[in-house]
Amino acid sequence: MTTKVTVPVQSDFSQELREWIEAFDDVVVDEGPEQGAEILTALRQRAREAGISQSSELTTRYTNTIPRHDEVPYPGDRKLERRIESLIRWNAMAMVHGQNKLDAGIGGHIATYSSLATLLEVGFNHFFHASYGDQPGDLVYFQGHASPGIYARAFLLGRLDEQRVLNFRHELRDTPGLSSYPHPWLMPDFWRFPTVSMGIGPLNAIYQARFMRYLENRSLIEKTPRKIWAFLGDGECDEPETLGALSLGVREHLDNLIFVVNCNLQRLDGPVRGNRRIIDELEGVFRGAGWNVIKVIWGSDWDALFERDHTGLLLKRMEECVDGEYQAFKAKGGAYIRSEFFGKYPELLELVKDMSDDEIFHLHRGGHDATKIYNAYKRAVEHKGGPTVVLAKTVKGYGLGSTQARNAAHQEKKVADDALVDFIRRFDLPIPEENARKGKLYLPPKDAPEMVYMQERRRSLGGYMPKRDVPKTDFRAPGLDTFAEWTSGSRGRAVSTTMGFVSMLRHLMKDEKIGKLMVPIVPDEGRTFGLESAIRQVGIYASEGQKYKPHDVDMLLYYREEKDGQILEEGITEAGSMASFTAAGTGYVNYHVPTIPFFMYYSMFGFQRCGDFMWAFADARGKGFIMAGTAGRTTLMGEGLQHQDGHSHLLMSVIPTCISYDPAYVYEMAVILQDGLRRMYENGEDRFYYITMYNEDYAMPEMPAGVEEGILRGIYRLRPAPGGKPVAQLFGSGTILNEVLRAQEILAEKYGVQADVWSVTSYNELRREALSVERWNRLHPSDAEKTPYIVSVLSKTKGPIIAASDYMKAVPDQLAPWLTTRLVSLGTDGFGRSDNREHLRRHFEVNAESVVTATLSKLARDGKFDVKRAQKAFEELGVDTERGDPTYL
Ligand SMILES: Cc1ncc(C[n+]2csc(CCOP(=O)(O)OP(=O)(O)O)c2C)c(N)n1
Ligand SMILES: [Mg+2]
Repeated sequence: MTTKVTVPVQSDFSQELREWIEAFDDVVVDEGPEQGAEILTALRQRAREAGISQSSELTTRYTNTIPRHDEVPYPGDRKLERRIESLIRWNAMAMVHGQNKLDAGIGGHIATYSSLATLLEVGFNHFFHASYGDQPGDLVYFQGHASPGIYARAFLLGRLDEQRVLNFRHELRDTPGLSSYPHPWLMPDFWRFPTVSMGIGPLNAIYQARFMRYLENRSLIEKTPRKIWAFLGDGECDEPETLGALSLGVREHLDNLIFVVNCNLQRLDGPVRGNRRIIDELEGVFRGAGWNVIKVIWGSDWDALFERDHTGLLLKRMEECVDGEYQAFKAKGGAYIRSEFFGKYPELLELVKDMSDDEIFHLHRGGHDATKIYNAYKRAVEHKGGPTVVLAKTVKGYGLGSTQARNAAHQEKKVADDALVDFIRRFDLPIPEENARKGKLYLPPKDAPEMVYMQERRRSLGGYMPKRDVPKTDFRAPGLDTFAEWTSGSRGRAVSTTMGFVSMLRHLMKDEKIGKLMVPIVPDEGRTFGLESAIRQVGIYASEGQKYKPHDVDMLLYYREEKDGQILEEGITEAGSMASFTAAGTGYVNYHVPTIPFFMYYSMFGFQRCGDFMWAFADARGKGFIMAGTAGRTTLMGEGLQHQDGHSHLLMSVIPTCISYDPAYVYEMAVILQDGLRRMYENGEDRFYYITMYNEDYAMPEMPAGVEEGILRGIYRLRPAPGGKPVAQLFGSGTILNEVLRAQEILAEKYGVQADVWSVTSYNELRREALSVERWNRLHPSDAEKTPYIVSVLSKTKGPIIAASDYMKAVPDQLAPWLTTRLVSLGTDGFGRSDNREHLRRHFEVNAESVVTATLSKLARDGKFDVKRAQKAFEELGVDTERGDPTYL
């Protein structure tokens, strides 16, 4: 079929201009649109050479990107596929509807899936590979709140039985239920990617696609045609995370990445862009970022109208309408569309004069037309050199009668009985009216042609999806002897825990067996952590290698970029780095390669910045190490309020699978790292580690004998009272342990007070253990009481406990239920300041002097020390008793 240029040349053009345009039209008509495009490209190039600057247009006309004459026919059996889709629609709706009838307010969504169904079905039947031979298949991020449709499909395939489906949103019953949204934590055999928090899926998908390339370029996985598909909402595109990393896809030539935006023009409250057109806006954004954009706006039945329209008015009318109007058209019916849309121009009314209102109403949008979608996906899959976005126009609540395209559609959970009956008629389902009214699930017999077809399609694409399977691993963690260099101390040399960590990481990366699995990730902070030597050792990953000669190439530690570089230097994006951490931390399940990510960042810019991604990481059963550098409110000097972190341990404590440590010494860190590798990768525990690292240099002692268990459980006695008979216990963590050790000396030498010093590596873990023991005791009142670890290690100790760290008082306070009135917490509550450590520690009252005076004060209150002497100590040690509380300064 030839292309037609139907729009007449603008009448006020000059004769010369008209001739140019007519010549161009001739080329397009005679030789095709590709030739037309080539002329334009050549002209643009020529203009550039002539120094003519012109802003290029980022949006195209409001029609499908793929013209009808370029389409291939649909390869599937549309009749059967239509039937399958209708069955899924029905069961998804019945599931949500039924559950809300049974349990009012339990929730669920029906309008989103109803807009998405065809977009997914074309994928499930023709594109989503569950495997490529013995290699894992495509990775699909589903719109989270479209989950009912995914469940309904799995139900038809026999993957979920009726009982399970009837337990939608009833996860805490006697029989297994279905989680509201995609949560691998809750359904580990089914869901892979948590997506329902808007923006998380798209950003993770982009970095997933990049990580796949990283693994390929590093020869850790085979190259396959595997794709990352991300389905997202048009409303979701308002999240900065959704669109924030688009340029990465282009920079990295990620032609393994396909976004499908379900442009149903609505979000939760109402239209996404009532006064504009979201598809135009998104086209501009994606095209501007360099993505291949495929618009799927109109269904096949519009093609006939376009062909008959020789006035160009149809397109003109389309481009006049805004989304608020398009929404109303689908909410208000055929007569309304005739009068309000076509009625504006008599020529358009004429165009549809032979169509009934009903036919007009059912003129499809592209996102409900399998042929259009198939062609878009085919092009997306075949596109080379960069990522593709399919912008598909759909109708929210499609087919749901009076709910369709209404602002309230998003939250619609129940459907009127009559609407249920209408639905089965409309979609021609063999469900008795009585069952329809009751919203009963419907499962055709196994040998029904549509059921056989559905199974066959999945078989030919390598199996069911979504599916999550974790292979057995033969991973062996290195023993602690591998870390001997670090457990034996620094022999007097002053080093920081950060330096200690980096040297351990470098050592691990050299390991013959597991070295290649290490994935260091850093958001433009490598130098801060002393990574230069690691950069030289393994290189920074750069998919295009290093196209330039670095200025420092003559230096030993030059900035080395390599196609198979190991370090992911992400630039200044904590969210992007977190997404890389997520991809690498789930490599064990998505690629069957147990990559071990080490995400190093400024601890202040961690959870505080991207907590929701961390939550999703835990949900995804992510593993790995978050190494939070420049930790502490007083150890990072000079940087002040926005940089000094005194609370990240509290924030990380909220994630159930996060094990957090605040080590003071490199040997503690070695023990923790070794155990982490063992637990996560050898034992297969779905945990991840949060470890704070400091940048203060001091001599690292040799590991004392027998402390490993204490390090891992959270506390061990580091230095008993020098003169014996301790009357107080001092707890120290991180760098503040040094202050505590100094306090022990001052107490003994100046005040004759003997105190033990304990290194507390994890208040969070101690609390968790104590809580779980308490719970057991509570549930078993007739059994002998068990003792929490913290209580048992302190059982023979005497006197008050003074706990100091570079974190807020609430961190040690977590142990208050077990330490009761013995506990005095010192911490860094309040905003940070720019100053050096000495002044910062004095300001926050966590220096040795503050620990000493706090000990004496508490002993005095307990009647164990002379009150006047205690008061005098404040003056002697320069601790101001009358200044304001630093928490509020
Ligand atoms: C970060 C975040 N904020 C808010 C929500 C609540 N929410 C769930 S769905 C939704 C509307 C989604 O609209 P859209 O992305 O257009 O998807 P549609 O249902 O229209 O396909 C909102 C606000 C959420 N899930 N995540
Ligand atoms: Mg939407």
